[in-house]
Amino acid sequence: MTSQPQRSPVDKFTFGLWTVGWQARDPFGDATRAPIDPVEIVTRLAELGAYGVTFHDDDLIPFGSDDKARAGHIARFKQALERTGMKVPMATTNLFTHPVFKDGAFTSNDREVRRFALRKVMRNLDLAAELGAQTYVFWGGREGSEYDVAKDVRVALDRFREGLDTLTNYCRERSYKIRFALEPKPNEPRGDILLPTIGHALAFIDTLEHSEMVGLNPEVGHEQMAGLNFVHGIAQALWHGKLFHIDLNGQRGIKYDQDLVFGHGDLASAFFLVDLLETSGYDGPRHFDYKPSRTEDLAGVWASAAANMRMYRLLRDRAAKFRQDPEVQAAMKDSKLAELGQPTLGKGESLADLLRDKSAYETFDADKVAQRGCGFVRLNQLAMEHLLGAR
Ligand code: GLT
Ligand code: MN
Ligand code: MN
Repeated sequence: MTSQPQRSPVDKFTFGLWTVGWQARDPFGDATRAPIDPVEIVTRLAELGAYGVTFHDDDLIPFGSDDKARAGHIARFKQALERTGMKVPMATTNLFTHPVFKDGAFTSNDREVRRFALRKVMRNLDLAAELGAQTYVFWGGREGSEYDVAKDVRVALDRFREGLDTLTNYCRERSYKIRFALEPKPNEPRGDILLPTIGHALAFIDTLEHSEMVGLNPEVGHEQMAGLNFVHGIAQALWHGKLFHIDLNGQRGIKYDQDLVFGHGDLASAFFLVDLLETSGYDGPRHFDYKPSRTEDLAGVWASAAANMRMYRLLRDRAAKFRQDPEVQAAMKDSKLAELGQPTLGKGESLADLLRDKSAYETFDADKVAQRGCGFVRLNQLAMEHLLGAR
């Protein structure tokens, strides 16, 4: 690692307490690392140049803590934030670890569990608001089923909507300046999770009472687990004005959720993702939701945290050089990228005008136009050469 730790708040690099704090327990093996105190996490990430941290209620305040213990955990955390200048732009709720959530939280068949889940979120929303978080994430990892017979999905979506409507109203009543961000995932830990992709979630958001308060927190690996193009997904989320937050990490194809370092999965996709984020006007946090691999010791944990930020900066640098390269600009022109920005109908052109335009149909020579090459491979090669540092 050659990165020079540099505190650069403009980068807005953030990490969940649960990321570097992961003890590397998996379904087949025990923890390989000791727990890390949240205060230590805040301190080390600040030293590495991060902008802030994010947390689940239970990351900070162990489940079942009494009020006194809770206050103590919060006070220590706040002191660490003040001492380091680290921010908390996002918070979320753990609605998946405790066995009570085995059939979901907002969509558990058991009504008592659903009511408990709402109260658990409300309690942590109060803390999120107090710490100045602007985004509250909902990852519904347990909302789903293993068996189609076990849950009526249409009714479960009614309950999901009821839960989110209740919580947006809670924020409005308390005047919290918080927006919600739903995080899709196709499966794991449930066999099938509700709202499995960006597209499903976007359609669902439209049905909410305060849909303007609800957007997305897409994660690189989660879309790639479904075989989907993450760059396309983010572009569409931006197009809908719904990219409220983002979870950056790495994934190698359709398999279990790997949560690798950003760029350690599909590197070409990461390059185009950074290019998109940096040119789109997205100004939210660049949040790394990764897990230091189970093979790593404590030194490896901090090295991997730094690697995420280094990868982002390197890709940002390469993407900017790619955009500035005159040969790339010429290749883009040849490939008619700008022409796509031109409306298909002329200004003020009516349907009748289009029907009257013989060049659009009657005299249009489809065979001749079909002979035009698009030049996309050349353009992609230029991108790959920039990514490799060959230009
Ligand atoms: C969990 C999950 C992540 C979510 C987190 C938010 S927790 O680790 O794998 O993708 O972003 O609840
Ligand atoms: Mn993940
Ligand atoms: Mn995530």
